[in-house]
Amino acid sequence: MRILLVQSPTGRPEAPIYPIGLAFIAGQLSRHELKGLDLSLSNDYQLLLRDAIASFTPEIIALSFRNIDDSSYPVTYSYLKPFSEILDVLGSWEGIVIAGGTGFSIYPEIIMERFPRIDYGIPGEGEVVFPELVDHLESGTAIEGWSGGRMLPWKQADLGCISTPDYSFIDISRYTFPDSIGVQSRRGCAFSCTYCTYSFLSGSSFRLRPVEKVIRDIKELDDLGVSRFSFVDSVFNAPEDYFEELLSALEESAFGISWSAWLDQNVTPSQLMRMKAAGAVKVDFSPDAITDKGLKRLAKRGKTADLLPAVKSARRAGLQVGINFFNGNPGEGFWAFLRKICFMFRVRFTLGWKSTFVNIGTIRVYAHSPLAGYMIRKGIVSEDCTFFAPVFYRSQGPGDWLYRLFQRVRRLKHG
Ligand code: B12
Ligand code: SF4
Repeated sequence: MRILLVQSPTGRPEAPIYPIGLAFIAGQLSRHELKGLDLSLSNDYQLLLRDAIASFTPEIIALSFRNIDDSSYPVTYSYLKPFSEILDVLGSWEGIVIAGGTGFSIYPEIIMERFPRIDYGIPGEGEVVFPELVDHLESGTAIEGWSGGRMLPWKQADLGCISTPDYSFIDISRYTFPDSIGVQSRRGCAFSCTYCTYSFLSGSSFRLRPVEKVIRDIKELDDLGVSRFSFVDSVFNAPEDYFEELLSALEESAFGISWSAWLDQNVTPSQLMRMKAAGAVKVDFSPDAITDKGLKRLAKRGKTADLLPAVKSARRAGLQVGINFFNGNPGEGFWAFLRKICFMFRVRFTLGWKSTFVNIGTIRVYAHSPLAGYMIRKGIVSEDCTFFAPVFYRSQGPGDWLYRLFQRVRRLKHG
């Protein structure tokens, strides 16, 4: 069948993110005629979609909806309007529209109800169910666990069996920002931080891809002329034995591609040195809280005292470092916010202003996260709150005022 794989638009200029979810799906559909289209790269996305339909004449459009909103507080941008605008374009088209992606998967029922033009919705990973649905549409084959209707069942992929992503389904040369192109070595997360949706989306254990397949992906990127990618994994250094195995394979391959990854602070100086030698240029830590009480209330691993040594070791290894906090965490208020600001200036002054970045966000609470359940139980939001419209777990009073001021200055500086 002729399938147009479409990444939904952002509706505003943003650093481009290569649609790796669609690349994984494209990898499973090699016997079909495929075309990729990333509408987030253009302001004129409605026209671009019309043109692609006219020239490619697809029978199916697979629509990947990645984000509901940008999860920023106090000013939140919603991606729903550009998404609805492309569904308007599809209103007059007669083919089949199938939707999926992370933005879709957290709220599949709401989105299906709001957008009747979507013929079928596939929540969760697409590698198994999407090809099953295409076979069904082509030849009427039955789909296990589905008895009809617009919503398909949620099925996890066996990462040892599925094909590698097809990075060439779309022109990759347009993704030139440092973290634009992703490589995935694992899915899911065995930790259970209270605000996080990762275990809901992809499982509460680390599901590992065979190392040789990950290396094959990087080889493909190398062949395509890519100079930098980012591991999109939840925690790159966990589980530790897999981390070490992957590091050894990266060291042996000596590709010459630079990369970045998200790490837990539980990483040793020698592991950081090995990462650097294997091509890493940047690591990100996500301690989120700055007090032990805050860490505990977010169910984060480790202690506050682990952070600075890890950051210093990473800088000593020659890596750029990003550190991500949230403001107004459970158990943290005004003083914790000031500590985060002090930490930011301290590390940036002492470890390198241009190589040490600190981001302070606010928790955008998503449905299915433990924090969403907590907020309902505590009466902070009503029992029927869906968390589809953005809800933030945030500080009140001076902590909130100071944070708003901080964000306003940031916006003026960075636009
Ligand atoms: C890595 C990552 C980033 C990296 C991306 C780097 C890169 N080069 O890719 C960075 C840090 C840049 C980033 C930025 C942002 N991110 Co982010 N990110 C992730 C993360 C951890 C992994 C995404 C990923 O690459 N997965 C690997 C691929 C293979 O999986 P996938 O995309 O989910 O695709 C699968 C399925 O969704 C499905 N699928 C996908 N498309 C389609 C289409 C069809 C038709 C079908 C049937 C199925 C299907 O099948 C695919 C294969 O199994 C997710 C969390 C998570 N666990 O998913 C958050 C996540 C996607 N990000 C999120 C957010 C909010 C953002 C930002 C808006 C944050 C911000 N304030 O800037 C930006 C948006 C950037 C943008 N323009 O899209 C949210 C989205 C929440 C929501 N429901 O709306 C998530 C879910 C995290 C969370 N908070 O819960 N992100
Ligand atoms: S925040 Fe990170 S470590 Fe915690 S559960 Fe989510 S992915 Fe895992």
